[in-house]
This record gives sequence, C-alpha cells and structure tokens, in this order.
Amino acid sequence: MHNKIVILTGAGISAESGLGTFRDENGLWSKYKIEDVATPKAFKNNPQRVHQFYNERRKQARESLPNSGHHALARLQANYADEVIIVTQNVDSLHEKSGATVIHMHGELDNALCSSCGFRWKAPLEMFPEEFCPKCTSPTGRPDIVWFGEVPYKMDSISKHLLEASLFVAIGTSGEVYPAAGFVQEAKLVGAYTIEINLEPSSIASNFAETRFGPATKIVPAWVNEILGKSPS
Ligand code: BV8
Repeated sequence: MHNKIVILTGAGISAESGLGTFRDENGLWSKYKIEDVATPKAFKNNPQRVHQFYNERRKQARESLPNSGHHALARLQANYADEVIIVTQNVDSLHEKSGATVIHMHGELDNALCSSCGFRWKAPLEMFPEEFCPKCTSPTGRPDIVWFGEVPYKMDSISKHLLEASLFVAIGTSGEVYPAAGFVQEAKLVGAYTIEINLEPSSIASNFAETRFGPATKIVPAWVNEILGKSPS
C-alpha cells in the first residue's frame, strides 16, 4: 500500500508572491486573449506579441520569491515518510526556489526550446522572433511552454503517480484546464482521499472529498503541519 501524496498546484499558490493568476478578476486572461498569446497559431502569426507576453512574465517571475505555501510544500517533501510528488501547472520556478522538486506539466518560463531539434537551453531574459538554437543553429527558438492544443509534458509519469496516490491535493487551481483538472478523478478511481485547497471553490470543488478555503500562505502551512504531526507554529 502506498502512502504517496500527489499535489497539483496552479497559479493560486504563486499569487501571494505577486505573480498574476489567469482567471481571477485582474487575471492575465482579462488582459490578453488566450488565442493571441498561448496557442501555436498565435506564435506562428505573431511571434513578437507572444514573446512579449512571456518576456514580461519571465522578468516578473525571475524577481519573485517563494511564499510560505511553497516553503511548506518543500518542508513536506523533505520530511514526509513516503513520496511527495508535486505536479505544477505553473511555469514560474518558485517551487524550485523553495527547495522542492517539481514536475512542470505546462513547461517553464526559464527554458527555451528549439522547435526544429528539440534542444532546451536556459532562456535569455528576453526572447525575440527567430531566436537561434545554440545546438542546430536554426532560427526556431520558442518559449518552452505548453500552449493550448499542445500535449502537456510528463503525462505518463504523472498518470503513474496518480495510480499510486493515497492522497491527492489540488492547491490554487480553478480546475478549468484539462487534463490537469481531471487528475482528481483519476486519483479517486484508485481510492485516494482528495482535498482542494483554494481561495474559493473551484469549478470542480464538488469532486473533492474535502475542501479548505483561504489564502495558500495560511492554509497550506497549516495542512502540512497537520500531515507532519506538528503543532501549529
Ligand atoms: C491538451 C501556458 C491534449 C503557460 C497553459 C473542452 C473540454 C475539455 C478540454 C478542452 C476543451 N477544449 C479544449 C480543451 C483542451 C484545453 C483546455 O483544457 N482548454 C480549457 C480552456 C477548456 N487543454 C489543452 O489544450 C491542453 N492540452 O488537452 O492536449 C491531451 C490531453 C491529455 C493528454 C494528452 C494530450 C494544454 C493545456 C495547457 C495550456 N497552457 N498555460 C502559461 O502561459 O502559463 S494553461 C494555463 O491555465 C496556465 O498554465 C495555468 O497553469 C492553467 C490553469 O490555470 P490555474 O493555474 O488554475 O489558474 P487560474 O487563474 O485559472 O486559477 C487560479 C486559482 O487560484 C483560482 O481558483 C483562485 O481562486 C485561486 N487563488 C487565487 N489566489 C489564491 C488562490 N488560491 C489560494 N491562495 C491564493 N492567494
């Protein structure tokens, strides 16, 4: 019997680090249209606009710091007796900055990808159209981001972890984007207990056995203390 914990995080865990969410009131999708900045067609039609969108977010993300929600998850991963797998939809590196290891299913702002040879390298702070690949020298560099209509990364290993989960916790995600929004169902199928931690009920809150509402910087450390059997600090 596994005691594996699988955690899925979304933009809500980075909100209190100053990074915008997508679907909140002043979220990114209230300023940009998905089809203009987060699809392969958008990049083909107007690479400059798409690079600009990610350049702004890359700069903001590079200056941001992890919050107590990120630190609590890193503490759980370091101290829990069994495996703690963190899958994130986020493209910032705040989980890594807090010392956690994480699976980036939607890619990473800090990486650039060559769409000709598949080579990845550390993205410069700003990328421009016809970015040259350091390996094959083609002018086909792009943000290493999974856009809508593209296949998320590491789906096989994520599915394997979900099959072995005894506890699945979604933190700071609206449950609007698939396949991530379907992970709770996969976990339930193998009998995992499921918890949603969010500022307010997501569109899939009813799929969870338990929900805890409030800011991640408050709720996540309290939940981690409970799991680690620590009295609230
Ligand atoms: C795929 C790019 C095939 C990087 C992103 C119809 C039905 C079902 C599916 C589809 C459909 N039509 C199209 C699809 C597929 C589509 C999809 O789901 N579309 C949606 C819009 C309907 N999905 C895809 O195209 C995916 N690919 O399906 O391929 C496939 C499938 C399975 C297996 C193999 C192949 C690709 C999806 C990835 C797209 N790229 N991002 C970037 O620019 O960042 S997704 C984008 O949304 C972000 O990456 C983000 O991570 C993601 C999810 O958003 P959230 O993280 O949840 O953020 P959001 O703002 O929505 O919510 C924030 C939450 O935090 C809120 O609930 C809020 O209350 C809470 N919060 C706020 N503050 C706090 C807080 N919580 C706690 N504390 C706080 N302080």
